[in-house]
Amino acid sequence: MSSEQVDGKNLAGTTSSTLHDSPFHSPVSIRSQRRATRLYWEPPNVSPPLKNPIMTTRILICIFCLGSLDLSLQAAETKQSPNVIFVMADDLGIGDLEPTNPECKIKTPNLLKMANEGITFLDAHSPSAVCTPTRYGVLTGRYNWRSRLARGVLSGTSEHLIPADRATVAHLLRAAGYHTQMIGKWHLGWDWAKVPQANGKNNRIDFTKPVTNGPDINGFDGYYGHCGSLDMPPYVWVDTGRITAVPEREEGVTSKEDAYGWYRKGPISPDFNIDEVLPHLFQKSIDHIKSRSKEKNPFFLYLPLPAPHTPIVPVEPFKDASGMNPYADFVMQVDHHMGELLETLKQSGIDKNTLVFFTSDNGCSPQGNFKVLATHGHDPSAGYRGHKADIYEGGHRVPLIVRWPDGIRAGQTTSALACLTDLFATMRELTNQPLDQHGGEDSFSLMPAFQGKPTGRDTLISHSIGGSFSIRQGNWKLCLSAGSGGWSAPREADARKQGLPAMQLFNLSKDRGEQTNLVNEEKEQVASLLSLLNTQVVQGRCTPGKPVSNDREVSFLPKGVSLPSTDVNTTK
Ligand SMILES: [Ca+2]
Repeated sequence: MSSEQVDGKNLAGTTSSTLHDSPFHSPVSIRSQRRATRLYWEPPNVSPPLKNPIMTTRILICIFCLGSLDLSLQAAETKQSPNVIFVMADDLGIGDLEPTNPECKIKTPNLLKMANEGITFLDAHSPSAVCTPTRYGVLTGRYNWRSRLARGVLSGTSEHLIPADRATVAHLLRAAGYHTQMIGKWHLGWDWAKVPQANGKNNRIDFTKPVTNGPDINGFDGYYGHCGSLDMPPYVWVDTGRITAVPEREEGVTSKEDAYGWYRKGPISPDFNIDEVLPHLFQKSIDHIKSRSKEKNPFFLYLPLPAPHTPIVPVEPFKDASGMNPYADFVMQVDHHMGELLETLKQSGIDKNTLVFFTSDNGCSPQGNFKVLATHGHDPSAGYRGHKADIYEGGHRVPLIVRWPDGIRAGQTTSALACLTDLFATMRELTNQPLDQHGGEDSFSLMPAFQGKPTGRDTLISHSIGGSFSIRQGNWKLCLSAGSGGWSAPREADARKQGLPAMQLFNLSKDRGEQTNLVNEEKEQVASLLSLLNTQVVQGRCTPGKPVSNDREVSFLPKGVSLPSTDVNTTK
């Protein structure tokens, strides 16, 4: 069975032991008692007194009028700045929603309605096929593989990944006068206090002390959530650095006990109930929206959901509601909560001028059980190859629905190529912030796409859990891997054993299922894409601008593959 892994050796303070304490091997676990119910004028510069009183009066009137104009414009601008809510599901496939899959067998009426009232992207991609790197990309507008994380994901005890001096969407919106809040699954690491041990190590977490270097160093005024995926301990709520309750026991469920609802054994706080986490986070978000709707300044809510990732724990009345399996039930529950959130906007009188995004951090995980779902005619990858973790489309082509009644015409679909890193530039354009602001190296504004116009993005670099790359331009996609680069067959080692070519070239317009490798037939296309990838890696950005550094040496060539001769000396 597939399981997320950590690149432990590259991450100071990160131990891979947490993740290798998989429930599959845990000798003891405690089945939780699951309950069915839960839970920005500078005033105009004052001129020195003028000698001519009439002129003085006229000038003062002018200044007053201009000042008033400034104020009224300011008021209008303030009014026109929409609230922004970015909801990101965890491991939800592009095939799991009716708006992005006509053959979808899971009922998602609320997200269908949201799509009908907004715009649906059909060629949108998470920058990575797994959790942590995608989150890095969403917040920074920079491809994740430029960071120190070369592959894999963080654990629940990993130290913070995004340095405080790295610009994020939250910094950008805060500079534009927004209140910024994160509620949900962070999975970008934060720094737990550690208990000094006799051997000089600091391995054990001191839950009595505050958390440092959380989302608050990355531009968020406040945050509430848990550190890793919901199957990674510790199971502890942190409210802007403050741990809400100290864990007094450990809890976990093995996959043998529950193939869908398992989670790794570890410390859990008395106020933390695994089954209640999803409804609890939505309730927290709804309360936050109601509260912020009374304030003058707009708000940004970043809401990364822990679902429908494991533990797959739908509650009543969603248990068995799909007639398929708990995964489909859990997707229905996510849809239901999104309906509640959107209804809250209406009740709070901010529905028309709130820009809501709904997307997923990567494709559906095999934990959703593709085999069972297929017996019901449902494909979470909607006919695309592979799933979560893979370099194939199923790993990173994700649903992206955007709704903003005051700013986006209802009922649109678009085939514009989009990457979740594009949130940064979209927010920069939305708030009229200058292009020279640092950050967002791999971010193109989606604002033109909202109006049916082309964006600046015509290329896409994707990344798998194993660190494999692909580059897309138009319909051509070059995978720098012999296999999936992830979990689906053939995995890299198997692909090499089978003697498969070191790279795969697909024409997505004729072959959306990535079945026919044209790497030997289209050598010029391969050379062109390799050269393009090399340029975008070496420049430290794919957007126009001065070259910048990556945080580490980035290698992307599979063994035995070399760059076209004109590019040989350009890599570092
Ligand atoms: Ca995920």
